[in-house]
Amino acid sequence: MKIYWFKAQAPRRVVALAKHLGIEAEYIWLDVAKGALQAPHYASLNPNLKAPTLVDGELVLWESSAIMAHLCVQAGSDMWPVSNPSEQVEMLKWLGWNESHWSPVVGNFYFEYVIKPMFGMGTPNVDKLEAKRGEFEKYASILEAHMDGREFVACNRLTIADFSLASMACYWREAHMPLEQFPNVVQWLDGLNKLDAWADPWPK
Ligand SMILES: N[C@@H](CCC(=O)N[C@@H](CS)C(=O)NCC(=O)O)C(=O)O
Repeated sequence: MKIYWFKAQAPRRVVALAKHLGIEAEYIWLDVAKGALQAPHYASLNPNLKAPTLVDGELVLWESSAIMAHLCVQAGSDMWPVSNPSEQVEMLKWLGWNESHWSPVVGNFYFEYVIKPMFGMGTPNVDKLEAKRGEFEKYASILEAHMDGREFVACNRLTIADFSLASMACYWREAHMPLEQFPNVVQWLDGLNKLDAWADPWPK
């Protein structure tokens, strides 16, 4: 099994999960600055020119949620509820909410304070983030209410939904996301950091 990655939030979900599940894989680092995403062989695997991508035998898979589900199936892990339809519905709700609502609002902060410095793209646009604050708070409030009395996002246990929703939000302090007023969200994010594979996800 091959996993193509570089240090960014969507690959983080996948490499952290593979490490957490103890899956043996060949990790292929993409030198993005040198055009690795556009290289013909990689483009033939992932026409989106994004990471991560997984190759497992004949299977070529992109989209981190699908890759994570595949890893769980392979490892026999209930972090994807392979045999429980109502839990699958619950998972799809949160994975969909993440892609449509949560990722875009946390992504504004992640881009300005994590991606821009990483790729030398200039200073954070603080005015833009101030304008996006209301939208951020709207969705953070929804997650805050949901996480009241819960340790994990879905199915009352650690699932791939946690890794998906946390992949940018876990940078909240350095990315200046206004999460102090959302203690349940902070507690959940800080709790995930107790997992070795989440706290230190990158292949050596
Ligand atoms: N929805 C995709 C997102 C993939 C994606 O956007 N990956 C980013 C890194 S987080 C990427 O490869 N960006 C490179 C680029 O846009 O040039 C997934 O979950 O796998």
